Amino acid sequence: HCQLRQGAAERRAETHPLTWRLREDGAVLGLDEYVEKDGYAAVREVLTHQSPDDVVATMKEANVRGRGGAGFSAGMKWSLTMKGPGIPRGYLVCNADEMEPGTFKDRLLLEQQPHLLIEGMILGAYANHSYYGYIFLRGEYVEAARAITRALEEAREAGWLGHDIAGSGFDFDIALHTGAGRYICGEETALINSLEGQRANPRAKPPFPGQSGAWGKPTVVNNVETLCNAPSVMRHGAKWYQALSGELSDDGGTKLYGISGKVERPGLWELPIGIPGRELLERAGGLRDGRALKTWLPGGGSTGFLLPEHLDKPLDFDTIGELGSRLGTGLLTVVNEDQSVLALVRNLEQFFARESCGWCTPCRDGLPWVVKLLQALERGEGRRGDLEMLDKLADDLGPGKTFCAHAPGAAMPLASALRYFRDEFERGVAPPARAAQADPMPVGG
Ligand code: L3W
Repeated sequence: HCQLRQGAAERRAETHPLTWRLREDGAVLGLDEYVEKDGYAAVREVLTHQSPDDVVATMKEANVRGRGGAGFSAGMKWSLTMKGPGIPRGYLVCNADEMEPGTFKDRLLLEQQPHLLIEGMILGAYANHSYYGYIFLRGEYVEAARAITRALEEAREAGWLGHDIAGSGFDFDIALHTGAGRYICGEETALINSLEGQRANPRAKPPFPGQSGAWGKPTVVNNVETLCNAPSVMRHGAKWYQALSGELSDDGGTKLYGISGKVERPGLWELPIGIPGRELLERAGGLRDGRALKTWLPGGGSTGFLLPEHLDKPLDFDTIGELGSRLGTGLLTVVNEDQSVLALVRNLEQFFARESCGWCTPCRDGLPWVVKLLQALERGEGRRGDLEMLDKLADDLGPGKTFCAHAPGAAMPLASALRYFRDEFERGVAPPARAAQADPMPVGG
């Protein structure tokens, strides 16, 4: 599924900042080719001619919103990092633990264009006064690990990493850290604990990592795609970046959108942020086997189901949020009329229950309970009151009741499925037992 469905002819430097350099054959872009195509030009220019505060201001103005799912302004995050005289320099961490169900966008960038990420990290580190960087990579992404390792060596040899980068006096280097297959490590504070060699339990916020993160130092955690936007923003300016999405959205730039599920051609596209879901569906050749669309998830398992009637809404953070869902990672999961939403939700909740770190009670105890109830409904053995209990559990798992976003994320598909496909759940409730239903005085032998 990790295939860009746009040929080189469609991808241009002015409109496709993330993917225009990618090779047609999908092979990794080496340093020479990257540099030939304007690579590291932003680093050279920024480190020698601009201050860290200039970078923050430009990123803020461009309105690059966090591409991991939360959509928090990257420029705002960078402006909130503790920095300055007397404050120790900390870390810039790239969250490359891409484990969101149905999500395979960062993988494309990591496997095929690691230098873009490295360049984005150098800019991020400069803006945040970070002295060291980590790429926290999903363990299963072995090809990406190979590509990044090679790219880090190339960048070091060429002087883009290490001491006095591009003669600017700025020092920064990056280490690759591979995860061991836990979804919760993608939560920024769990990631930091994991990096420190501790159990990956999320930490309470505040303090936000920008104040006190890895080893107590100011730490910035950004998603791969977010960081990959920084070079073009700094090279061509905030206004150019904003104009990429034009009238479609107030969010700036492009987005790596994708589709998987029951479509003809699953894949990835780089498109202006704010395009409607219908455009993606059309690009994917529509539904497979001529079946009808039943529902879709806009951006991974931790987002809420939407309906066919929502297909013309802009796929941006605010609009999808107003519909009661979340843009999440922006990779759609398409569900057709033959599929059971109940079974789909049960599958997702099993995943979330297994991946819970177990620290907070609603998450540790609530998710397995949800799974039990859903399994009973699937077998047609649900009991009266189960749906109301699921409603309550979805609420108890919701925002503000746990340390991190894991349980609220898990509650999204559950709550939205109960809202839109309640009949499927109701059908799983067993009819009242015969004895209770029948005449209490059985007649005859
Ligand atoms: C400083 C403040 N910083 C917020 C920062 C915060 C974090 C970011 C967003 O992620 C998403 C969810 C799922 N001072 C701040 C501040 N920040 N207020 O902004 O924070 P928040 O709390 O809105 O969300 P979050 O917990 O970081 C939740 C998604 O993550 N998710 C899974 C994602 C998976 C992938 C993948 O596989 N590639 O991304 C699971 O829940 O969509 O929207 O940095 O520190 N006052």
